[in-house]
Amino acid sequence: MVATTHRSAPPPDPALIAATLASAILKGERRALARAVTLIESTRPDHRSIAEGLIESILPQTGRATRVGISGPPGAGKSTFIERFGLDGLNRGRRIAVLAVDPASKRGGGAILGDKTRMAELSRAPGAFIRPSSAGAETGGVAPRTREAILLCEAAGFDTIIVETVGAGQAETTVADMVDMFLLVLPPAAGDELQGIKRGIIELADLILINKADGPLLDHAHRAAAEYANAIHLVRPAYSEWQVEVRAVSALQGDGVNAVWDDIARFRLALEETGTWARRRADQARAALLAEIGTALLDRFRSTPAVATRFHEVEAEVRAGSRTPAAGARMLLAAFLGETQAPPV
Ligand SMILES: Nc1nc2c(ncn2[C@@H]2O[C@H](COP(=O)(O)OP(=O)(O)O)[C@@H](O)[C@H]2O)c(=O)[nH]1
Ligand SMILES: [Mg+2]
Repeated sequence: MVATTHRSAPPPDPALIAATLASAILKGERRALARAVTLIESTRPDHRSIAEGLIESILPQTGRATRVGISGPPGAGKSTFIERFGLDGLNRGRRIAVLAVDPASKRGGGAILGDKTRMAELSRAPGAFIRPSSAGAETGGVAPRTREAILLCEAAGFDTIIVETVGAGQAETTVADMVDMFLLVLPPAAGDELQGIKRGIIELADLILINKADGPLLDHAHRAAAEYANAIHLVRPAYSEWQVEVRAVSALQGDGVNAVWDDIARFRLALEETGTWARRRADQARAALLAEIGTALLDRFRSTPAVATRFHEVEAEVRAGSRTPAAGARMLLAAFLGETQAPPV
């Protein structure tokens, strides 16, 4: 072929893109970090392969940050708390990344927009990075991508990673499994008044903050804190080296907020001394590995033609009770394995 002056550009080299992005992230460039988080949320196979190369290359620079999960019902004051707490942290010389996870909302959820205005000062601070995570169920849930976003933030030099999630359902357990310490922010109402907060969620908490302890709600908050403190004593502690505390705070006025930094430091020290910290991280990584395998296998399974043609029929039979789940699963698995294995000779 004759060379022309209008040569088309060679296809971008994924390894080169990943390497360029990695070096910018390691220098702490926030725009590169934001681009990388967008990249890992993408479902495009070419993006996915760049993302995996990127994560692999920054991995040695991760793991040093403290990962803190913050959950609680909508309106409890999580975002207001994170703004105050984050600014206190910056004053202490910390570098803070906030990943807001909202599994219920797809792109551009209203809750996230509200959060941006509630964290206005923090989002402008050079030492902070705030990022709503919008990865929906189609990417295998928020968990795998949020885990990768945490690693990217650590590589960019953030020493405290906050993962905020709305306290509604499965999300807390998912977030609790990817952080070191789990904080629950609750409104100043106790016991039966507090609807929608499940006992199981209370049991996940390493620290419980009863918010809005100010103005006319001050007494309510302290009463609620005392009730929760009593209830907590009946729960079997998750760690022998840590006693869960319940405290009344005011995110709006800042009362009791700065002290949470000391709680987190004490928690980390106590767990590091006994080796629980490292063991928990290792267990989390192993669980993530199994989860990734499970998701990938299920994707392959459902997209295999022999399974895809029969799946809905079997699903309907199982729903109707005319076939047991065990029998349905066995039949579809046989179809799957029959198609992926080499036929017997
Ligand atoms: N009085 C009082 N109001 C608060 C406090 N923290 C948050 N709020 C208010 O509670 C509402 C919900 O706060 P937000 O941070 O968005 O809650 P989130 O949904 O848990 O993130 C807002 O109107 C806040 O101004 C507090 O400490 N005291
Ligand atoms: Mg919020």
